[in-house]
Amino acid sequence: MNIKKTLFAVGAVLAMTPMVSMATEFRSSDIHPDGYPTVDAVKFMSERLKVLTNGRHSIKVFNNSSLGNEKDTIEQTKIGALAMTRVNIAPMNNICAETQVPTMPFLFRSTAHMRTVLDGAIGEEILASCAPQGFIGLAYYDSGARSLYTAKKPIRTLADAKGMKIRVQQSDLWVALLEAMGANATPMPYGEVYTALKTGLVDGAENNYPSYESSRHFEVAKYYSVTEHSLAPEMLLFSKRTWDTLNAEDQKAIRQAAKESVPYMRKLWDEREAKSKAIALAGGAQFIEVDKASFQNAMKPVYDKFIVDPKLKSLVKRIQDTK
Ligand code: GTR
Repeated sequence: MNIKKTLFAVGAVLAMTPMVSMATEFRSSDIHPDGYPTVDAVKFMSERLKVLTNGRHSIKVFNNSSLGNEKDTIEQTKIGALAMTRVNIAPMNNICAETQVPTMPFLFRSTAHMRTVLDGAIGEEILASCAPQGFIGLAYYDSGARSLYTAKKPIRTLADAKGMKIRVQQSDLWVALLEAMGANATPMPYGEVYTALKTGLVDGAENNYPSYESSRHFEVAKYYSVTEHSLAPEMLLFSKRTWDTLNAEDQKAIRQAAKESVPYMRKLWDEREAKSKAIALAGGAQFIEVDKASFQNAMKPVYDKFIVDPKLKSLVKRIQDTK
């Protein structure tokens, strides 16, 4: 057989072979420990993905910040070094403007309102808006309500927050939010907060009950003031770089597995909130009722500064109008 004929035969065989993608174990990161609802929900997603792709694809979760803090893993996801990351929406605020909207203080009226908005067209629009920055937004997970907590003195009124050094997430919006409360906002990665509270580098921080408990922050900051100032959700982000190498069928399976993990996560979340409150209380935490309206009324400068673009204004209005 001459060379031409050989090449032709090989080409014909290749053309007849159906495209099979290789089995992949996608790597996903989380800063939380094993057993935290976000970690377990991504493991659930992996099981669903295996079923949907006949075992071809799965996800391995690297938790406990083992691949770095959220800012690092977002960067790794952008360049495709990491396929997926589960982060809070806050570190995306400076990257993708629309993510500022669900972060806004006192925007959602309740958990039910937040879930309705994020499950609908508005939620999808915000997820899709991160694509030009290199991220495929797959889903939101619950993160409950965030409240202030302090080590030495309790915050009972807005005036008590004045001058307090409070750790915030690495987002300009979060800095402004705490400044509007009169506090001295200190951005810092989550993993450094326990020591910062213990050594007095900061006077306090703010988070939901499960994080307050699982990070053991309640041991070093026992005054938990129930401000519930933000219901900012978690996000599940897939690397667009990796995404673009996958076929449509696999992309569909990943989206579906992510969506299916949301109700599972919410169930875990609701259970964990109750459990975390009980653990923190038993560990000496005090839950302090505050005059929420005074905190809410102080938030106008945050809206004036960050909700300027007509697109963001309209998103806020549509969320407020959602029943
Ligand atoms: C938690 C959230 C994390 C991270 C952390 C923080 O509630 O689940 O993704 O954002 O707060 O405050 O850094």
